[in-house]
Amino acid sequence: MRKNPIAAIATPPGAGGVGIVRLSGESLSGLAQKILGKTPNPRYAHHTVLKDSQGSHIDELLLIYFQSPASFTGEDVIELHCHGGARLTQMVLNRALELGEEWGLELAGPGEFSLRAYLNGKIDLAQAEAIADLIGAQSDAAIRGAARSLQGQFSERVNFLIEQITQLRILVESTLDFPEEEIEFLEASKAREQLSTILRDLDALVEKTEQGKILRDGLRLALVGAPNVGKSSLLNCLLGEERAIVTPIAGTTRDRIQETISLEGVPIHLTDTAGLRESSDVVEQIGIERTWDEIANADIIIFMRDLSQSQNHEDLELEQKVKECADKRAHIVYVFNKLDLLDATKISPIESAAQHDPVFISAKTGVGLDQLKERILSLAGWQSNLAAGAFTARDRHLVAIHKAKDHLLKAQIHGFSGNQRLELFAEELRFAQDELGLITGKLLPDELLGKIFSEFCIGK
Ligand SMILES: Nc1nc2c(ncn2[C@@H]2O[C@H](COP(=O)(O)OP(=O)(O)O)[C@@H](O)[C@H]2O)c(=O)[nH]1
Ligand SMILES: [Mg+2]
Repeated sequence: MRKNPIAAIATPPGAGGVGIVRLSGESLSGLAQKILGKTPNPRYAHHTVLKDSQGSHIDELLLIYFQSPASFTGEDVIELHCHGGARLTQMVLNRALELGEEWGLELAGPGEFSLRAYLNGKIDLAQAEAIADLIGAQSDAAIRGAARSLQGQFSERVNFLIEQITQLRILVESTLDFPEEEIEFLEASKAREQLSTILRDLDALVEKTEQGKILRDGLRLALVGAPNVGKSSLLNCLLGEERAIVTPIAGTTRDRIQETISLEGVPIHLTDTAGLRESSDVVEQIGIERTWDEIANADIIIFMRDLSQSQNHEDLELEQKVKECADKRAHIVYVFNKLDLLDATKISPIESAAQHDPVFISAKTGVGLDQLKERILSLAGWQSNLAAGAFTARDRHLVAIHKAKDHLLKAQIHGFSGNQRLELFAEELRFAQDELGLITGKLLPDELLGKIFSEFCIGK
């Protein structure tokens, strides 16, 4: 990883009251002095005028100098707060790069500030990821969850488990050199007890992490079915606005329409699709192709039917094809729409047969929508009772926790007796510890590190 100082615009592109250009490097007090014309006081908002190489005024700005190690990155950091014009912040950045040339100042890559904060031990990896999650959060619940991760609540639980495993390793390894008969019965039972406590804590963490992943990533939900069953009406209803065009003409929706809503803070990425039918219209055909793509990629598929129309064998064929196309892990929710057109008591027993556990709604009156939302959240695995203390997490974290669990289960099988098996036991503990260490970033291979930070945007 490069060592030279870096610079980037830290505020989003576009116009705003202020724009911030951020610089970070091992030793930047000289550069701060050059921009300011005098020695900067750390953490003091200096008012100054930035001029170009010809001496003409670019902007009045505030310069704040953070002295290493008391900064976000742990290095010297300079922040230039100028007026927030897109072109202006770019000019300020360019001028900073010019002035910083003799210090080797270069443009920062994506996530490079956060990467430095991590490398300098300011934050661990899960916290660095939480910064990106906090910035990208789409709901209040996701913001609170990311803030908890950033404060280190997730890392603390992981570190606590690592510490428990260390204790158990000490116990096991201190026993290793004794001949079998001398291994105290007491110690063996203590080790067993410790291991089951760790496994219990790990299970609780899996549950929490799964919730965290749902909160961060949300779910992809596709609205599918034959034309005119009310897919677009349902999308509008869920969104609370007339987003998709609704008409009694079959084939109205041709391109897919994507919108995100939040259910209890969980982002649901909805896609309204072209109704599935044989069509000779070229545009509609392309739309229908796209519908099949959506079905294949969705976590939840809402397969809609119109209650006022009787089912025919084509409906059943379509249902079969949707099932075949869906991902194995996807859930299909059968929704019967237009309940308002029928007397509820007259719903035919075939349709209400519990085989698919359908949800009955009216996209026109809104009846049944609450049940549908509940169904979506429960299929997603969302547990409202756990939401209060939820933190955001990623798939990568979940994979590591599951692998750690597998190693601990193997250790349990090896058992706590005999030197040879004890060695295997100790080895599995070490593997489990390494897996958990990947979450907070101990022992992380460089390429994985690069991958994680490359998903950040420049300036973070
Ligand atoms: N009575 C009634 N009509 C509905 C309902 N949902 C949709 N419609 C009507 O059914 C027609 C087709 O709706 P649309 O949402 O465009 O269906 P799509 O082709 O599946 O997207 C429109 O005339 C809607 O007004 C409902 O719950 N009750
Ligand atoms: Mg439609």
